[in-house]
Amino acid sequence: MRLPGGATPPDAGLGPDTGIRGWFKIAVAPDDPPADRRIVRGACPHDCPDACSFLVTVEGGRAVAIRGAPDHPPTGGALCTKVARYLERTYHPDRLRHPMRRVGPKGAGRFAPIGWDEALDEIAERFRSIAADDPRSILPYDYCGTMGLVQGGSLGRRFFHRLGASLLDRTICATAGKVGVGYTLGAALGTDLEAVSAARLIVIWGSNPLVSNLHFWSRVVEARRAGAKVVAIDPWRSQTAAKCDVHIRPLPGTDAALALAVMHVLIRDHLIDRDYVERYTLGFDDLARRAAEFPPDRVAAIAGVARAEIETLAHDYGTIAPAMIRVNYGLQRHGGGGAAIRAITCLPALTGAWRHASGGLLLSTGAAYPVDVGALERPDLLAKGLGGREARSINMNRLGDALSRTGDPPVRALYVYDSNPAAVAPESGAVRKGLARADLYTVVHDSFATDTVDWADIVLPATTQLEHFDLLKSYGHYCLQVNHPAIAPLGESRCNTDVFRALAGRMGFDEPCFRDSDHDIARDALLWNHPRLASTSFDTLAERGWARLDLPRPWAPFASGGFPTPSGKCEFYSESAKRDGFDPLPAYVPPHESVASAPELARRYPLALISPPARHFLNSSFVNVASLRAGEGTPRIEIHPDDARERAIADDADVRVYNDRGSITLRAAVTDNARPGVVVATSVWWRKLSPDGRNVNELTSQALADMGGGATFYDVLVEVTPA
Ligand SMILES: Nc1nc2c(c(=O)[nH]1)N[C@H]1C(S)=C(S)[C@@H](COP(=O)(O)OP(=O)(O)OC[C@H]3O[C@@H](n4cnc5c(=O)[nH]c(N)nc54)[C@H](O)[C@@H]3O)O[C@H]1N2
Ligand SMILES: Nc1nc2c(c(=O)[nH]1)N[C@H]1C(S)=C(S)[C@@H](COP(=O)(O)OP(=O)(O)OC[C@H]3O[C@@H](n4cnc5c(=O)[nH]c(N)nc54)[C@H](O)[C@@H]3O)O[C@H]1N2
Ligand SMILES: [Mo]
Repeated sequence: MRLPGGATPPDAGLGPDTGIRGWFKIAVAPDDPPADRRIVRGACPHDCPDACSFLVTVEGGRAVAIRGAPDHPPTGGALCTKVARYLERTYHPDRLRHPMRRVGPKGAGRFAPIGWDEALDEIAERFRSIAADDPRSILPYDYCGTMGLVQGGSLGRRFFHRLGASLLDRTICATAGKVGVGYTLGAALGTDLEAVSAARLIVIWGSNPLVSNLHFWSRVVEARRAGAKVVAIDPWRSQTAAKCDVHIRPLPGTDAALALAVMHVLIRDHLIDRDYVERYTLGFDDLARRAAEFPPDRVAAIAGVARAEIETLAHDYGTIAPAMIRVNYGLQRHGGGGAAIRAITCLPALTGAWRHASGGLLLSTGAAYPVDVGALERPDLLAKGLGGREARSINMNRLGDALSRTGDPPVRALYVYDSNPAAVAPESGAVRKGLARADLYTVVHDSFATDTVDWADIVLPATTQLEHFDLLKSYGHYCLQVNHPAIAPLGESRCNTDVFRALAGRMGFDEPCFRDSDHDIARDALLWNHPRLASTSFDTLAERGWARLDLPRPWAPFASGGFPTPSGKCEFYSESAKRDGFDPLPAYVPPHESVASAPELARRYPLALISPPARHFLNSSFVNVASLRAGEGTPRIEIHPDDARERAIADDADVRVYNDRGSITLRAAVTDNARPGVVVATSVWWRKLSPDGRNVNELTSQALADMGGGATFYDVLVEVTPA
């Protein structure tokens, strides 16, 4: 295939024989553009539902501008604050440019440059010698630094499978909700972003889209302009909640009870869609009995809200159509997070809100894409690597415990890429203790010297999205995208796939899949015969840059049932949940740590701490971009005036925030944006860019959610005192 444009693109880590020119010249304004200007189509790789399409202007091999693609419907020409500054990140003076070897003590971050050959030889030798004893002593640690199908979960998975390494359970973000939504709906499918602006009621439940899902928020604004009512359910007055018509502020981790009370009122007041319930749901009578146990009075006490708020919410939800619920991950980072998502996802089937394309519910659209996970990750290679041993999985939320040397076999080598666990993993104290082990061999592949890099034995420099090829899906809309490299890799940086190709060669892995180019991987990543790809081919996708899945426009996924559950119905009663040891009906599972569920702990640590995403950061990415860090100011903790007064805490004073796991110093912001009993510290700061060299994960816990082994970042009790 040949795109309009001509000359040869830079060799940007595409692997051998790519044969594709992913860039083109466009007709530009008549102000005599430089002859070598070209526009390259890319896609944002960050862990965000929006998965934006962007256009990079390149002059003389240097990226000089980036903007949102106007032709990609979800992006609509607009980028978020962070990715609008992607060039600052790409050309940051602190970019890692060479492989390095540790020269100081662990954790000091002192390194000397070495060549790629030396670095790769050493890693392969160490891996070989550890694997000779037991390959499960090697642990990969990666998450969503890039969401790309090629750079994210392809060659790295193949490599560690073939090696027989420990499997990583990637549970840090979405698994509790994924399991919960799975029991009810069957899979993560939901309201079409392109239909949201025609909703009449939008309930934003445990989500702050103005910060973390901007292109959803712009649809909410359109809907509101057209008269929609917008409700936020969030303990915190987030930037989003502050702009909604109604803000209900439950105590953290009590959302399942709230959802059950809404069901109670809907059923009591005959606000349900009988026809939809009869045709397309399973277990209504059982559900009605369960909901009867959650009258608004009882739930008002559990959730710390007014009874009238629950009644009004239920009446709005039962009488306004189309009604859509945007439920997100904020409310699942709790002991009962899976149960909360399961309960909330029952609501649109009760009222028949799924009948409307602009109604229903959106958690994630991730299951819509026909991805060939087997081809990408090659789990079949594991048996070969294990050589008769039993596979071992390690939950990534328990990294601290996993590195404690108590495992059988203990973890002796850690290979980190696409993640910054020293900053983002819970209970940093335990993680740090593990990383400090003299007998742990740690490799970190990143574009920057993150908190995790400081603990590495070998550091490898990574490309950014402007420097490599990828294929992307989304968890907030229904478009596929291709990212073409705009510029050559900076310094000696290499993309993930290149590094794993090279390591596989040195390990003597001779399976042909380790010689796949990035385009080969992308071609194999999707099931091209699937009806949702009927009008798309790899070549047309690569040329145009994006393609919507073949779905009606807009799409109402469950307008006439068709739930991908065992029964084909929305399962209020779930036999699968029962088989997995859960309540077959939606239930309220209280937080691990709360005044009600852990009264003794709460006497010492009476405040619930939540640490949701900061506007200018993407998890811990972008924290080192000065202009974005300036946007956040200094790490703060928001505390209600009553809670502050009781503790003699003044606005803008430094405070100590602590529990049995650790202690950090933050700047107090005394504000009723925090509700009484709940403190809020937006995240995730780099430890070493925080005034006291620590961040909020010093306080969070390795305890897991009820479902999917999920994280419990927002299920934390603390005390706050003047510093
Ligand atoms: N700017 C920015 N965008 C991001 C990210 C980022 O770090 N920065 N992170 C990305 C990632 S990885 C993810 S997973 C998504 C997350 O996306 P969301 O899940 O939408 O996360 P938030 O935007 O933090 O919204 C969570 C909201 O839930 C609230 N919350 C906390 N606990 C509870 C509770 O128990 N009940 C209720 N009802 N609300 C609660 C918080 O106060 C917060 O306002 O965002 C992605 N987008
Ligand atoms: N307290 C608290 N902690 C949290 C959360 C919270 O809300 N509160 N949120 C949690 C959530 S939802 C998530 S998803 C996790 C996220 O945790 P992570 O997935 O670790 O996300 P990031 O912190 O953004 O770190 C990603 C790293 O990958 C690197 N990277 C990017 N692209 C590439 C690439 O192509 N190759 C390589 N080798 N590296 C690359 C980036 O430079 C960055 O350092 O954090 C969790 N931690
Ligand atoms: Mo996440």
